[in-house]
Amino acid sequence: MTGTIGKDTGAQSHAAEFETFAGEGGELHQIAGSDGTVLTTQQGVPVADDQNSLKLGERGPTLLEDFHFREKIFHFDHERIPERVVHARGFGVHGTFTLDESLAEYTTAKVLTEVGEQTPMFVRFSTVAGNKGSFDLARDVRGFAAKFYTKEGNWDIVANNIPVFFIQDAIKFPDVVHAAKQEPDRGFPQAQTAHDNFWDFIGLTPESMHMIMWIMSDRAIPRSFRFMEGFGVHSFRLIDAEGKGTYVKFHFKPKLGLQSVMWNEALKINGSDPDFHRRDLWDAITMGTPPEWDLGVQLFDDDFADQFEFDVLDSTKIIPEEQIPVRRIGSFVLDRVVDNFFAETEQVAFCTQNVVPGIGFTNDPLLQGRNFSYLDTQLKRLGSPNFTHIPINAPKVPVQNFQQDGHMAMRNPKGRVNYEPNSWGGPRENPEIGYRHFAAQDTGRKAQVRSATFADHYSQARQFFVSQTPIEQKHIGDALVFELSKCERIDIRQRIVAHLRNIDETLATVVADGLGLPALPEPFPAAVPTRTDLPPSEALSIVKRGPQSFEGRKLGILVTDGASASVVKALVKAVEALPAVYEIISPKIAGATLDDGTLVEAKQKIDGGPSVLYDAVALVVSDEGAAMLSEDKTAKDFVSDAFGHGKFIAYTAEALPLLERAGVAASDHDAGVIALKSTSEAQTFLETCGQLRVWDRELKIDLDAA
Ligand code: HDD
Repeated sequence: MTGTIGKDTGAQSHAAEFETFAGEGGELHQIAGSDGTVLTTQQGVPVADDQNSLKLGERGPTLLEDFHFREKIFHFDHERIPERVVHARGFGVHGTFTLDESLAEYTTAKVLTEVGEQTPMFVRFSTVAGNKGSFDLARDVRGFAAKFYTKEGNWDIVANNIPVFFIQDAIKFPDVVHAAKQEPDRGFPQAQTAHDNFWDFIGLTPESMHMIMWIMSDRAIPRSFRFMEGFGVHSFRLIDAEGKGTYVKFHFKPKLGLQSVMWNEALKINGSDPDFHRRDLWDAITMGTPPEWDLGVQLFDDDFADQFEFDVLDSTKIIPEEQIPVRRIGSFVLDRVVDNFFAETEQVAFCTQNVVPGIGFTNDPLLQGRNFSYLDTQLKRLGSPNFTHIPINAPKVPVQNFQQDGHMAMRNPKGRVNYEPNSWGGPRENPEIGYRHFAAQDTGRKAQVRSATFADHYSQARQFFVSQTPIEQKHIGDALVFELSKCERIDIRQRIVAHLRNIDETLATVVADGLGLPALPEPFPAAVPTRTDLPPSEALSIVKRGPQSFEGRKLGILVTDGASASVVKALVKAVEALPAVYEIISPKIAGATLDDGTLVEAKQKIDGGPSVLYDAVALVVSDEGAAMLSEDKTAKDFVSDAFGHGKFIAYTAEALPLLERAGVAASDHDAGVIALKSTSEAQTFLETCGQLRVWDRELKIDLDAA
């Protein structure tokens, strides 16, 4: 039963709702206050005074006898559970997966064969290195963990937004994580890899170089969770009714396309809105524009695996989409925010070993290690093997077994029998529908070895780099220089450049130059020479596969008193048609009175709404407004940052002096600085914004600065 306190003020309920559990077989007493209006202790005893503890005399000592006070403080003292050792900062939402195309030819998994079937999901996005309270726009891998509550039990794809990993064998996971997180003596830096320990480990671990290319690229500073791909990374296996296996890699493709921010923007967003990504997703869902992804698969057989240039069991390698296209088989929409962050987002427990009949593992040594680690970590974090009883983790099918007891057991089998086989009845195994492991044929010598087929650490790193547009390549170079400049030891910087020489000589030179190294170090000794014949892959570049639409993006409209109402309205109409969103920014939070006398409310006061929070901006101001803003540092930053970050800028004629004072003189105007001479141009402006950035401007500004 539920009770409610407070007023519901809109789509998202703000009232407190409580669930009342009647004990096993117990009746719920209907007493005064059970409608949720009376505060009780955990024992259900109504509380008379929640403001003052029990004292002996008005100014006397607090008495131990006050059980409500003691219970309240005791419970508070135990609110925290250990944060995740990695991926501590996360944001979870609910959704639904719908299958459009059956994979019945390859698997018995109902979730992948019953076309039209809708499977509830929970997805948790995360950063990896930062603590729970860190900021969203760290340069980092993003977790994209998905739990499918299928008719055959829970299936988890514990994915990232990058398709490769730092290491090939799970035994190195504690090392890479220790090196990336805060250094142990000082407890910093927080949520960043720009420090000696990380780059020391990387320099001594050549297998990480492909991953390094990805995390130094703009993939590691996404604009939003909504504009990210997800990758299951490993080769998994689909298993058909005859037990035949087909290799599979899982992909999530965002329908809104890919987009990232610029590094300088990321630095500023972290200060302006540390919750930028989670707020973005929360807003998109609560405003009724939930994001969607396609679920895709790369399917391949042993013949392909045998002739592929790299080992399909090596998680530091991709299979280029040009070689095995991603087949889209369904899509999922994330359309419901959680009721309670702790109960759902914090307590959700993903485990790579959560698979359903028809889906299996391969010998990828990273995956094998993960299959142990995730179960183990949940015990530590959630405190009991009964973490599967927590609603967010419980499957949406009956759980029928004789596992029993343990801390916080919510669900024990009823009756006399708790073993199997038995003569009393109850659940038995069923070979027809039960999970069957893939019957792999493996033989070998027991040894701690790394297969020679895992030895090429540079060829795909190079392939990634040469697949990028010049501006994306520039960002990789800039990121490497930034990160390595934070390292104190010159040998650590040099060693990374030595690796880069095996990837791309120009990149190595640019980075060495950016660091001011006296000379290029010798190339790091490579186990096998880098292949230079791997063709570029378009799918690896964000810019080459841009969405060409402003849909789902955000326009910031800077207005002042006396600004053109018709232009504001035309912009709003064009934005809503896409659909995209807009925010009004003005000198005062109360808003601005436009030239037709209407008051437009502001979402942000100018210093709370810097342009880094928007994908494009419009300056719709009056002459007086422009004059006032031209003296305002934050307004000038708003404009100069938007320009410097390559954004599309629309302006009414009155805003010209503001642009000028912000350092954007008429002679600097390019195709992305667009005059709104009439209201009809608002529509054209929004269409142009579909290009998302004026990349040429960044190259030009850098050249100007040089
Ligand atoms: Fe991991 C969390 C993704 C390698 C051990 N991992 C975690 C999460 C994601 C990933 C998305 C957050 C889950 C959540 O939101 O609760 N991890 C990956 C990917 C990997 C990877 C894509 C490589 C392909 N992980 C990896 C290895 C190990 C772990 C090799 C250990 C041997 N990962 C963990 C963990 C975490 C975790 C310690 C921390 C919290 C948790 O599991 O639930 O067990």
